Amino acid sequence: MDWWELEPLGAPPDPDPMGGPASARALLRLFGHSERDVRVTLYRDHHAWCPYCQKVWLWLEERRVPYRVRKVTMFCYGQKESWYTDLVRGGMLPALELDGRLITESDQILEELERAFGSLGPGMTDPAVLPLRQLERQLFRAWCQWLCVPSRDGSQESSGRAGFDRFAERFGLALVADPGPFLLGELSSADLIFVPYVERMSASLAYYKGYLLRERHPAIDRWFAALERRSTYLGTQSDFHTHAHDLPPQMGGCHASGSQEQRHLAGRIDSGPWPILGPERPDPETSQSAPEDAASVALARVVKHRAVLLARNPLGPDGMDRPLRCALTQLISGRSCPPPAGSAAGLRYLRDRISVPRDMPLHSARSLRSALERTAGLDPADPMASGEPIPWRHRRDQDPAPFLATPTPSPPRGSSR
Ligand SMILES: N[C@@H](CCC(=O)N[C@@H](CS)C(=O)NCC(=O)O)C(=O)O
Repeated sequence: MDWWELEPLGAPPDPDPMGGPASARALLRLFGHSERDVRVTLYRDHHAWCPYCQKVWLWLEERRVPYRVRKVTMFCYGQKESWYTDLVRGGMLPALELDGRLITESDQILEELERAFGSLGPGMTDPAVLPLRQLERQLFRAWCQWLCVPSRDGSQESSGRAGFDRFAERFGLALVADPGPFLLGELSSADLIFVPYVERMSASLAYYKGYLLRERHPAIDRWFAALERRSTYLGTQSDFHTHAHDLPPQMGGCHASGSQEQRHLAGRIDSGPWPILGPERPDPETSQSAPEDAASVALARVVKHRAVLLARNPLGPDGMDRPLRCALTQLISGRSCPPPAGSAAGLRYLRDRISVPRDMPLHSARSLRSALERTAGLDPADPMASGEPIPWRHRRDQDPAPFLATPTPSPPRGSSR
């Protein structure tokens, strides 16, 4: 299909970006208030990846406090904006302006937000919340110890796993201590404190250790499933592929166990087919089935940014235009469309650089990755060719800068570009 045929099949833009479901692309959230009522500016990363930003972002969404967003580039993706380092020395994220006053440190930010707008359930300094905050840090340290410290022999690998399992078990017990899937009855700040890293644990341990957090800990699975019924969380939720490849530069490396199960799961996370455990077992990435518009949302996102996507692809705009249209034809119509010989590497390059939730939601990314992978497999010359490897010391291949320029204009009808 040509671009002019594809474009109208993309999902229409969100009719209510200021009050509808949370989105990584929204820059102003009003929740029915007027713009004059906005007292808060959240500084967070372009990539929608920073875990400490996710915590504050989720709190604002759950508490429905009107806010603006200003996005900043994290060091590993590109050049940090100088206006931001002028504002925050060192350039760390998140930061938040409340009535013109700048606050850094995510926990401090939440405490100040609670003072200004009221807490979300028991507050950050509530005696029931303080030990849970401590438990979150213990779980975090056990995870780092297992994932990021290289194991010279098998015993270190199994002690890392046992150490992590012990604290995951404690988190599971805390979850069942009160009725309902959340920590202290209704969803509260205590849950939001756990969300960012437990999401990253679930993804990274599947990829690097072959360990399925949700399958092993039913209370954690119930907690995730309850979060996944909230549009707030769904707007901020990433996926296994994104986390598996964004964590190494942030964590200083992630170490694979090398077990058969680990290699199998890593292969499925990278190349599909998805869901990674097949249709018979519960999906360890999400309890939500694909929405009807998953493919058309993905299509709309690619059409919007096609000029930059083509320019940044190793095949270049001329080499990648037709293969990309083939993959999008597969995505939106289900029809196989063999690409020109030699395009598999370019298609897989793009497959590996879809970032969730920055670019699109989890199921849209899955549909697009599947279409790219299936089309690459039809390359008549080399159907197994892989894309350029994903760097693990930095992710400057994901630099947001080129995407921040003006959007691609509509192609004239009949043109194939
Ligand atoms: N203790 C801080 C930690 C913040 C932090 O580590 N932020 C990271 C991102 S997750 C950062 O800004 N790193 C600089 C960069 O990557 O540009 C908090 O809770 O806010």
